[in-house]
Amino acid sequence: MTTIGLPRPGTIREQMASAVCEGLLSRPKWLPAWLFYDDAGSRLFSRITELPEYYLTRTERAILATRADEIVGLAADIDALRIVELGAGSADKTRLLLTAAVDRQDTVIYEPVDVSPSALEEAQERIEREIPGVLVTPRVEDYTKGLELDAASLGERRLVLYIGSSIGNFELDEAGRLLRSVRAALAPGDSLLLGVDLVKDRSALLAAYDDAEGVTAEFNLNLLARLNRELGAGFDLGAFAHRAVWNAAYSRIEMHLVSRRRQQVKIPALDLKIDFAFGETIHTENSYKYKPGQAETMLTTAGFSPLATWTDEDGRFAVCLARA
Ligand code: AVJ
Repeated sequence: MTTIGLPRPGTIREQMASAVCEGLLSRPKWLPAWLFYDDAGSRLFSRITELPEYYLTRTERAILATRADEIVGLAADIDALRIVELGAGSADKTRLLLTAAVDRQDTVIYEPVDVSPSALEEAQERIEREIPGVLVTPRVEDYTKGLELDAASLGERRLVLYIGSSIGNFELDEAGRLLRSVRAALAPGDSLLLGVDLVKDRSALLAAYDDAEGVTAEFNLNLLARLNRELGAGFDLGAFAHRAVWNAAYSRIEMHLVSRRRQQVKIPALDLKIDFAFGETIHTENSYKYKPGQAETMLTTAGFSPLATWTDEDGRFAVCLARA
């Protein structure tokens, strides 16, 4: 069983239908985290990144703001750089690296890879307008199914960005496979910049995934709202509660939706009737937290040589640069 993996472009509805059938007929029940990101969910995630409790985004941004020139310098080596980014979003953090690259070499090709054409169009429009010198060549692709890159020109190196703790949604073995597939798409001398969230005290972790304003709860519950909108499901949003759990044995935050009562939910489009016991949960997300040095070990196992790691002074978040 896997709780991640993105739908192939054009078949989101079929992927959703099969994931919902599989997940809600399983014990314990689960739904894949990629289902969070419809338009409403993407907007809610943007709000999460600005919450006082959600330290991840601003901590990583501060690291990149201080280190962008150094990162680009190490990655570019003697050659010109092309920047690839896995997954959309986080454009304000990417902007720091693109600006550093343009300062160094006047023009830079930026290749964002995402399954969502609309997210890519938005990124292209915004970045070409805001950072002259950046040429955006979007790639509609599901990088979780294996990354394909055109050969870079002679005298050109690639820097792949996989930032924002996106890798945290993957089980460790899946994360390892993903890093190996990125390595396979690169040439020796290319590099990867990986952003991972670090293990810290339980209360800080729990607050980041259960904020006072309730935005994360709304983000989690939006998954059920989405099934109502897109599959005509009959989830009563008031009958489910958001729960964040720190699973120390697995070093991950888990998000669940808890049934507040015994109930049956109908999903006519899938011809399903799902029974919930009082207190029964749907597991909706894992967010793995890494120990210091763990990302470097995983990168080494995947065929990279770690070059440098930067963290904030409280050791909350790590950004690792590794060479293929
Ligand atoms: C986008 C996967 C990095 O795990 O912190 C935020 C998603 N879930 N709050 C994370 C998320 C709940 C986020 N990632």
